[in-house]
Amino acid sequence: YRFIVTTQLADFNKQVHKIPQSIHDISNGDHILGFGVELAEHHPGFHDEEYKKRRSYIGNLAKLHKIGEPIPHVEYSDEEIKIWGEILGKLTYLHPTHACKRYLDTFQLFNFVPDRLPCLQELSEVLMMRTGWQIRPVAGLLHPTDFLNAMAFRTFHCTQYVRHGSQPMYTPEPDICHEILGHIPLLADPEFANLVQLIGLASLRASKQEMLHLTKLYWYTVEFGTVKERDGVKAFGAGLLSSFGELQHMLSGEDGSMPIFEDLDPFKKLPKMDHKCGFQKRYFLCENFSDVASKLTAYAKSL
Ligand code: NLE
Ligand code: FE2
Repeated sequence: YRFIVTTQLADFNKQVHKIPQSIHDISNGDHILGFGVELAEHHPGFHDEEYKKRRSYIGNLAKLHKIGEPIPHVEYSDEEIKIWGEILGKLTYLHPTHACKRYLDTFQLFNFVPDRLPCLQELSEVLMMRTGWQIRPVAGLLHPTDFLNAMAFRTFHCTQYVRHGSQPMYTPEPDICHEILGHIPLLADPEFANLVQLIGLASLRASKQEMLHLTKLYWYTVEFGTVKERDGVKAFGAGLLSSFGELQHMLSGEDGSMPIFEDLDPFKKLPKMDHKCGFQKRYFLCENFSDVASKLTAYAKSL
């Protein structure tokens, strides 16, 4: 009987999802979505063979990486550094009016300069010292289950390739500029780092349906969250903070489509996530990080 139950449980876990006990149980190479699959036709680099070769070279380095080893060093080309420099320059101009205060504070910790693309290893060391988070390289958009589960172990998966140069102001998928300029600064903020882990912890035992809801909660906070500050709405979501196109869209709607701002209710059905059709049409607005954390905690407790 015990054998049967154990086998059935094992099958169940295999089918549904095996609960990882540590970061070692999560693969960074088996479940990559996006480039080559989902985003193919929408991707600005789809017809650029050189670009695709470069991506797969950098992606393969990530697949070989083992937890505990230093993150492989990538020698970036002048062209890649130019893209980084342009993004950094434009964002440095927009952040003071568009980014939340906590981001502006932690951003200071990193001396980002336009002529050098930082390496993930050194950023991982800074995070480890400040909040105990580590970076793990990944070849592309990771399956949400693996991505969220890893956050339970204070591990943030980061891509290492640079977006295609034809569209520096916005890319539909993550690239190293998004990871560094969007995610890394706030992961050095203890309160924010804890709330990101909260989503990860809630995801460990989530059912398929709950996992989808948690992915949306992640998406509408950590990726596209906005917060009320004394002088107006500011961004704390990484997808906003790393895109000078979307940051402008968020406040001015100059592209002719003023977005909607809504309060976040973690128990309500959340809209479908859309990362292929350009800028978001709707952002969720929070009071502050402790408001986000208590909403996430309330939802997590209900699971
Ligand atoms: N749209 C963002 C950017 O251009 O940096 C990336 C979002 C990744 C989910
Ligand atoms: Fe992201």
